Amino acid sequence: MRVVEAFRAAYGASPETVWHAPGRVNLIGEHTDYNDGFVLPFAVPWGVTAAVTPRADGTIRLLSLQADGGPVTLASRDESTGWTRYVVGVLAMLGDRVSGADIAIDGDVPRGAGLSSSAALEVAVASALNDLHDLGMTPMEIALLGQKAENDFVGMPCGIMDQAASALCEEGHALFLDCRSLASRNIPLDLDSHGLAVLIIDTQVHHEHAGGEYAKRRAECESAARKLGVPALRDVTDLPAALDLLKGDERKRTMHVITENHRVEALIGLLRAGAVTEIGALLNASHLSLRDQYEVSSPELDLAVEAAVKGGARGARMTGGGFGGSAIALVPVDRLDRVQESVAAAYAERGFQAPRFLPSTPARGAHRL
Ligand code: GAF
Repeated sequence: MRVVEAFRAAYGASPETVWHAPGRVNLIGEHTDYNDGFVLPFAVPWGVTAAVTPRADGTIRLLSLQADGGPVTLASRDESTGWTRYVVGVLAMLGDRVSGADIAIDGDVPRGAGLSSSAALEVAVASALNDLHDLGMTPMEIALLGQKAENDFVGMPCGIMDQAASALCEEGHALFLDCRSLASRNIPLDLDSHGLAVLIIDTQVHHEHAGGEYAKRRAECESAARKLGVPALRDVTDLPAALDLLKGDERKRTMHVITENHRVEALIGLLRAGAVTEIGALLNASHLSLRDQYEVSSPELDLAVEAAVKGGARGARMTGGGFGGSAIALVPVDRLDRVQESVAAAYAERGFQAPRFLPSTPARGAHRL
């Protein structure tokens, strides 16, 4: 394995453990996780592999096969910058339970595609340290630790979806997660036998203001919940009555969150009934809601969705935080070429940078190699 060779070359010995954790796409349930709602992501076949050996002297040595130069040596947890913050954040959240570590990282999550390479990195490193130090953390506790590293150390106020998907998903399944109780269930996502595939369309565009807008959406939802006198938007039971009490953006955000939770439940109902082909309409509705009510789409994402459906997709939506990144399309396998041609042609016509197409099947969550 490449990462083991790099580890040996850098640190002069073999790693004591090697863990892999995947990125994710979200089938449905967008911007619902931090509203205590429902999500349904699945792990993608790309991820982060971490080779790790513990150290007792507090020193952290970090090497990434995707970063230039040799290993970075950090004498303390205060020195991290860039990608190293996700790793050091995990160590920081583990506190006294760990000292230092020698770490080598190899990742193949397509960059900037919004497929949660940062969650994969956090979960791979946390899983390896959990294993090495016999910490006895469950996959959900590992996910929560990764989220805390991102919230409190990196400063991104994300919900729990990405880390939970990376830690808990099973091959061939999507992960239904109740983000309040943290109860989760892997639901079979049998696309093959229905002649379907999920095509990821990476717009290759990432808007700079995404982080600020994410925090703003979260604050709007929290403010709306306060005005409605509920702990979180998930608790709204009478939507028309709630909408009567709200104005402007908070009204729109509430509309999205509540209807999106219902779409997750409806989609699970269809999967249970074996009606996989029928989920497309819910994907389309989710996209319109994210575009018009939550206002987190982009011209590139809207065009990807529109052109995919025109080309024969059963449904499509933006996935992840938005403002760029990727869309997903549910495509009959025999129309995969047509859908890609349709999107590529529409992008060329609008003068957009060519998108990248990534056919994907639900992969396995974090595991030791
Ligand atoms: C990002 C966040 F990290 C997730 O927690 C989630 O809120 C998602 O955006 C939107 O559904 O990926």
